[in-house]
Amino acid sequence: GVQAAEAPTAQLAGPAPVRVRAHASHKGLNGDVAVIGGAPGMAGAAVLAATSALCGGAGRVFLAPLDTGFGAAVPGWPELMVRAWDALPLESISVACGCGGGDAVAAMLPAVLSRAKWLVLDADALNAIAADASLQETLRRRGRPTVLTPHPLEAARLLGTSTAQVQGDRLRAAQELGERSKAVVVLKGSGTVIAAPGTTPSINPTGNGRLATGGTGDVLAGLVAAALPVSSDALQAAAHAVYRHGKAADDWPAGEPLTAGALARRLHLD
Ligand code: NPW
Ligand code: AMP
Ligand code: MG
Repeated sequence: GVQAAEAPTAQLAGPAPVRVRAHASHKGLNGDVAVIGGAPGMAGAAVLAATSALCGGAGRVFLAPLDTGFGAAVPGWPELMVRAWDALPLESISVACGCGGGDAVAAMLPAVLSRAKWLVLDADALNAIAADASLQETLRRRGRPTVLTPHPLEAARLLGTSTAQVQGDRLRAAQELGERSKAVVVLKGSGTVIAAPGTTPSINPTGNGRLATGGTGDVLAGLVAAALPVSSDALQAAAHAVYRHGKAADDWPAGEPLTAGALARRLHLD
């Protein structure tokens, strides 16, 4: 058990400012996002992250399938540029969620961790880091804006504990992971916690159980990635993206099913 006096306190995250494009704006000013991920049977996760980044406002979105090929383009999404991961503009990368990448994720992580200007790490990218102490060290030393978006089991793997332990004190788990990784941490689930080294964690007030469906986490990863290049503060960017993701679910039209793909398409309405 954790002593009450030691437990981190939380503040409530606020709404995101509306992102207005200047009249003279161009795609080069609105951030590049490159999504690396997608294993056989999970190509959809990478497509959801990429389309979410696009709908979330990114200027250009690249997609690098890891173990499976989309060919020249993703059906239905001609806006996405499909590349091999080592042909991506890695310096301007603002993503890598490694959705379902298996061993292929671990192989590309050293290059991505050292070169990416902004980085979102989700799902199997997090699982690969949890399984490799040298990747954990590389993450700690990155020194550039990095956001981890674990769900409770992914956080437990990174902390070497159980889902129940993480859920028993979510604020502390998020704070601990942030301190260890020197990164912003978004601990997902009902009442998503946003934490960063040396700051008071916050609890996101938006979102509901309709988000408990496959792929909504991949949509969040893409939305955070879209927010990073146009923000000077990774913690604020992550908090605003989480707020916006939950708000879209709270404003969901009655009688319509919430699916991850439909969620990505509605993000621009906020
Ligand atoms: P338990 O059982 O309680 O200990 P996994 P995954 C926990 C890809 N996807 N509150 C819970 O653990 C992803 O990107 C592809 C509490 C649960 O059983 C990944 O690469 C899709 N506990 C891959 O699939 C769409 C919670 O975590 C366990 C919790 C596997 O990812 C789907 C599940 O974790 C998916 O995104 C909560 N709120 N949330 C596609 N269309 O291509 C989770 N847990 O075993 O890491 O499996 O999250 O499904
Ligand atoms: P993942 O577990 O990676 O698929 O991510 C699921 C997404 O849905 C995260 O953004 C969670 O915070 C959100 N989510 C899942 N269940 C709930 C819930 N009961 N209330 C609010 N948000 C949820
Ligand atoms: Mg997930």
